[in-house]
Amino acid sequence: MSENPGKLEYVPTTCPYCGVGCGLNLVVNDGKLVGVEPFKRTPVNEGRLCPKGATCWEHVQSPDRLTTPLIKKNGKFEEATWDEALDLVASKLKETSDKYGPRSLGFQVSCRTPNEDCYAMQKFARVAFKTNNVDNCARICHGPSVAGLSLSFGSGAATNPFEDVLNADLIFMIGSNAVEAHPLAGRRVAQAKKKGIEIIVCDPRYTPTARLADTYLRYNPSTHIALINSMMYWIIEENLHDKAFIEERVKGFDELKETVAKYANVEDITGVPTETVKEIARKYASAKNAVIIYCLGITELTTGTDNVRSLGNLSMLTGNIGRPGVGVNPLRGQNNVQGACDMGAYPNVYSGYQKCEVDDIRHKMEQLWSVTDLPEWYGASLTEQIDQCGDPIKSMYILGLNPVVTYPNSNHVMKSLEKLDFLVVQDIFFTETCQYADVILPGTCFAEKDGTFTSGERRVNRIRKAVDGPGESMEDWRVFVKLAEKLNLPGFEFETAEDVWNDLRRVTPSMAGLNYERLNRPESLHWPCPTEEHPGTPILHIGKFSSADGKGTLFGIEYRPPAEVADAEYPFTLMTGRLLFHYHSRSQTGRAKILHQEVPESYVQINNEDAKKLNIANGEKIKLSSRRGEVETLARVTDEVAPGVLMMTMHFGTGAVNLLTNDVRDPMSKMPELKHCAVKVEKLTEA
Ligand SMILES: Nc1nc2c(c(=O)[nH]1)N[C@H]1C(S)=C(S)[C@@H](COP(=O)(O)OP(=O)(O)OC[C@H]3O[C@@H](n4cnc5c(=O)[nH]c(N)nc54)[C@H](O)[C@@H]3O)O[C@H]1N2
Ligand SMILES: Nc1nc2c(c(=O)[nH]1)N[C@H]1C(S)=C(S)[C@@H](COP(=O)(O)OP(=O)(O)OC[C@H]3O[C@@H](n4cnc5c(=O)[nH]c(N)nc54)[C@H](O)[C@@H]3O)O[C@H]1N2
Ligand code: SF4
Ligand SMILES: [Mo]
Repeated sequence: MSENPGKLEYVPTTCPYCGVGCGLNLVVNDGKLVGVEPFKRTPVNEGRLCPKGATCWEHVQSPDRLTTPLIKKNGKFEEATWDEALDLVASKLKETSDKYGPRSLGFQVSCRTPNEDCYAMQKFARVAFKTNNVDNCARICHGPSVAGLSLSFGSGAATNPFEDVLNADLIFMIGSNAVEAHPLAGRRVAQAKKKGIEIIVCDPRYTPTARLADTYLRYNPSTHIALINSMMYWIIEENLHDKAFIEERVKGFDELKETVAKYANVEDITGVPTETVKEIARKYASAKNAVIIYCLGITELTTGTDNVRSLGNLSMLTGNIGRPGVGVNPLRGQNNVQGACDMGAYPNVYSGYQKCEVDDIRHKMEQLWSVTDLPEWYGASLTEQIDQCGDPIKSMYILGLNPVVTYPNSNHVMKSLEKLDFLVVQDIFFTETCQYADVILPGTCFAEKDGTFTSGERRVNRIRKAVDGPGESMEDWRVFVKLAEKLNLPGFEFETAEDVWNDLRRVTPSMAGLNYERLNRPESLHWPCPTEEHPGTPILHIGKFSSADGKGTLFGIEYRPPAEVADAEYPFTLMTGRLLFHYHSRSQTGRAKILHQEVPESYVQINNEDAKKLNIANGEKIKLSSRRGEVETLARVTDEVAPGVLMMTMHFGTGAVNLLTNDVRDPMSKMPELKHCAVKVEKLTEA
């Protein structure tokens, strides 16, 4: 019984799910969470939450939480003390590094954990083992945005805040289903519609977001470059490009013009009639202020970086960048995917995108961290590390990621993890990946620790401890402090999350001005923010681009098809994605009762005509197979996908879509082709 049944405490914090970064209050009674209410003073969500945010407290108190370190002995996990577990982890990692060198270790950093955890982990990897084999799951999410927008504009981040769409005259959305995946950013689009702002949605699938559109454009999956090149061809042809902006602020126009000259008519590739392309091109180019919103339909392909650069081209060609109401905005996925990248959990940069290969920067970091010989080489990316399991990677450390369900080609992932000598998994639940671990460490979750999440609009939001973690669980950053103690490393004398953050500020000029006191305000601040007097930077590229010469770059980009296209043996194109009620591998949303009840099982969307041809009824169990694996799942018959196209969500460990997906990578950003592969469909039972 509660000692204080009537006394409720409200702890303001940030939602742990998507990159919108909604503010909410955790409601606490007698040391236990009893609910959530939206935090009305946060400008991001103005007192509203989506179904995931509203239930985000439920999993925290699940009896399934990891409560103590576990060590695998003779194939079985046994409870251990922190001292035993950390001694084992420290000694195994050290042994691997001494015997095989810095490329024999792999560090995989979460985008779910706060900045402080991400910063501590990458610092630990670099300081302890002189390795740059550090990466985070942006690699399989918005890695192409970081790469592509950096090449186009000089900075890999979203250019304008979410609410700024209300200053636009036209919103061009492509490969984003914001209504389900970023509901409170989707709300801004719905508000814009009410205001009379025109909305164009391009997606191969008719989504809940497409329902908001004034113009919905269906195109063939993965043909964006052809579509956008064609739009640019007609913009130039009809003299709608912004000559003054191009002259003053960008380079590469001639190359772009020459390339797009080949794309007047792209109906054969995209399935979109030329007149329709012309019409949307005219609309986008003649709007006074037009903003582009995009997401994984653009990035999760082997052409991901080129797709992103194509959108950069489109915005600069028409001068739609660098002021309110315009811009190019990737909706960043995870609660802290922006932050994990900003913290330097990346194989070639320290925090604030300071490049490891630049001697001056590396020497500065050596000085600030009191170490020598930091590596300058480009480390292995997330899925490259999976390919390298066994050789040269012998030991791996995974923080808050579930690769067995979420990385492409699950059979390959499972086989690879088996080749490791030693695997540490630090999570809050026993996931599908934990099975492959030698040591499992219990972290505390967002409700049990202080820190910061950086949202998709570069806003650094505070999270605050509301309750104690279960059992022996420990803040993730503190685990690295303890490991550093075991290895006698300098620079980990942190007692609080704020100490970790202040160490980050000390080494990161673009975030030096963001002290906790300033971040405590509900509206917080957007980086870059170099000094404590600086007001933060909600809109990038005003007046000049962030590149070294201040100019934006237009690129001539040719269309390439995806790596694996449908053929006689595997005649369907499989797309993958999300639905409103679940989050990734469901370790959290699967433990919120209402969310689980909404959609308890894996399914695939299949077009009516295809279902009829194959004699498949709605709700029937069917088998999908690709060159990499097979799954059984339920058919959902619909006209939301075109004939020949299937769509499956990524949320289910049973009937897992990644048994089918292709692990081939975009050469520039190393993004695997999670959103396009060829499959066949088989009926399981004769009707
Ligand atoms: N409910 C919920 N919300 C989430 C998440 C979640 O798991 N659940 N995850 C978060 C994360 S990490 C991210 S990155 C975002 C992702 O957010 P989104 O990218 O918006 O979500 P997806 O459903 O993965 O993909 C978006 C759309 O891309 C389309 N698409 C467009 N063009 C193409 C194409 O050429 N090929 C293919 N194959 N598809 C195309 C698909 O039809 C789909 O509707 O969502 C975040 N929010
Ligand atoms: N086919 C296909 N595959 C995809 C995608 C797709 O669209 N299609 N999308 C991709 C994208 S965009 C992404 S971002 C990835 C996501 O891939 P993952 O990040 O691997 O997915 P999650 O299920 O969110 O895994 C996060 C883990 O962190 C744990 N966790 C949460 N909070 C904490 C914490 O505070 N501390 C610790 N230690 N652990 C914590 C959770 O329990 C969970 O096990 O999936 C990718 N995979
Ligand atoms: S929109 Fe995203 S951040 Fe906001 S409540 Fe929903 S899941 Fe959480
Ligand atoms: Mo993501």
